[in-house]
Amino acid sequence: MQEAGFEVLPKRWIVELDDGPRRITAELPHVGGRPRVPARASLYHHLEDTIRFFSDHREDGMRLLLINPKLPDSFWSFKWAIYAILPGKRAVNPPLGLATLAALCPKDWQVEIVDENVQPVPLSPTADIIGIGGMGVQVPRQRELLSYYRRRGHHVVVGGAAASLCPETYDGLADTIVVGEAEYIWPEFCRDFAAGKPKALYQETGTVDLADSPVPRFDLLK
Ligand code: B12
Repeated sequence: MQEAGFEVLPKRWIVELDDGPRRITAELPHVGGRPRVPARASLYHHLEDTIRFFSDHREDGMRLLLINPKLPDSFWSFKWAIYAILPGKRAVNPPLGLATLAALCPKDWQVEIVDENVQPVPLSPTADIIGIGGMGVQVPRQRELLSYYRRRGHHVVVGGAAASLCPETYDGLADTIVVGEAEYIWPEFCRDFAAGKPKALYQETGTVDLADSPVPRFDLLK
C-alpha cells in the first residue's frame, strides 16, 4: 500500500530492503504507532543507517526524555529545609525550565521528565531525543550525562542557564545546543527533528513575550 511516499506495512514489523547485492532484513525499532517504511529506504546502505533513518522519520510522536542533572549539596539544595520543615518532600526546586519545554512539544510527543535530585536516571532509555538542562553548578554531572547518552546513540540536546551562557563549551558533547529562552526556538527544533533535519544550534536573539510561555507540564513532575 502506498501513501504519500511511504509504504504502510501490515501487522509485521520486519522489513526487507533490496540494496543491490545486499539484502537487508531489519526489525523496525519502534513499537507503538503505525509501522511506516519510507519508500526511499533502499537508498540506505547499512543496517545501522537504516535503523537510524527509521528512528529519525517516525511519523507518530517522538519520544523525548528531559533530565535535570543532580545538584551538588549546598545551602541552596535546601536539604536542611526539607528535613526540618518539609518532611516527606524530596526537593524544593522543581525543574521549571524542563516542564516548560515539555509544554512546548507537539501534542503527540511522548515526554518524560527525570529529575536526578529525586530519582535515578535511566541507563537504557528508549527515547529518540534526550534533553539535558542545568545551571553552572550542575555542569560536571550534565557533561557526564551528555557523553553517556550520546555514546549510546541518542540525539542529545542541551539547553538552560549554563548552555545559554557558554554554548561553545558543549561543542562535540551535544548534537544540538539551544541558547536562550526556548518558547520560539524549541518548536522550530521539534519540526526540524521530525523532518530529519535537526540543526546543531538554535539561538534566541530577541525576547520572549511571557504571554507566549505555556503553563509548565507540572503533571510530568514526580
Ligand atoms: C529560581 C532560581 C533559583 C532558585 C531555584 C532554582 C531551581 N528551580 O532549581 C534557587 C533560589 C534555589 C536558586 C539557587 C541558585 N541559583 Co538560581 N536562579 C533562579 C532564577 C531566578 C529562575 C530560574 C527559573 O526557574 N526560571 C524559569 C524557567 C522556566 O526558565 P529557565 O530555567 O531559564 O528555562 C528556559 C530556558 O532556559 C530553556 N531551558 C531550560 N532548560 C532547558 C533544557 C533544554 C534541554 C532545553 C533545550 C532548553 C531549556 O527553556 C525554558 C523556557 O524558555 C534564575 C534567573 C532567571 N531569571 O532565569 C536563577 C539562575 C538560574 N540561578 C543561578 C545561580 C548561579 C544559582 C546558584 C548557583 C546561586 C549560588 N551562588 O548559590 C544557586 C544554585 C542552586 C543549587 N541548588 O545549587 C544562575 C545560573 C547561572 C548559570 N549560567 O548557570 C541564574 C541564571 C541567575 C543568574 N543570572 O546568575 N536559583
